[in-house]
Amino acid sequence: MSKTIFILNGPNLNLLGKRQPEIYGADTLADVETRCRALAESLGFAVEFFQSNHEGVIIDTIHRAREEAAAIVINPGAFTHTSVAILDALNAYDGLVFECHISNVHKREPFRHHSFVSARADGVMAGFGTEGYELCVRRACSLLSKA
Ligand code: CA2
Repeated sequence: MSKTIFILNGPNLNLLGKRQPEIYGADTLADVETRCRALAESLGFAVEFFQSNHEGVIIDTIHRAREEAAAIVINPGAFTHTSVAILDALNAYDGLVFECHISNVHKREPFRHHSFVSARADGVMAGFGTEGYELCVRRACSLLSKA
């Protein structure tokens, strides 16, 4: 079985740590990548870390995960609330899926309360800041180590 976890990030998350720190915190996406990689490697797993502002690129990467990844941690950004296409791609993927939101989407505007991705996710994280990514990685490694 693959020992790789894909961590996928959707639109505007390249701005993490550069705008709106009151909502998303001060860490950059590069900081998140460094911490997730270190954690996964300490548990015997590898990480591929991606960000794209383009729905089709995210879908292509989920398709690639079908062959290359045992788990996906995904923060789909605003596509969470709009994208049946990302849900369809995740439904065609057999591994573990964890949905990760930095903010607590349920405490925010009503349009952020519904997620298409949650219908496929094995776990959902929201409101733990960027530490949520590491919690998802830890859970994925834990389940994969037992498999
Ligand atoms: O809380 C999350 O992680 C979100 O997935 C972030 C999305 C938002 O549309 C979701 O409702 C919740 C937005 C990502 C934008 O990220 C930025 C980060 C810093 C500055 C500006 C945007």
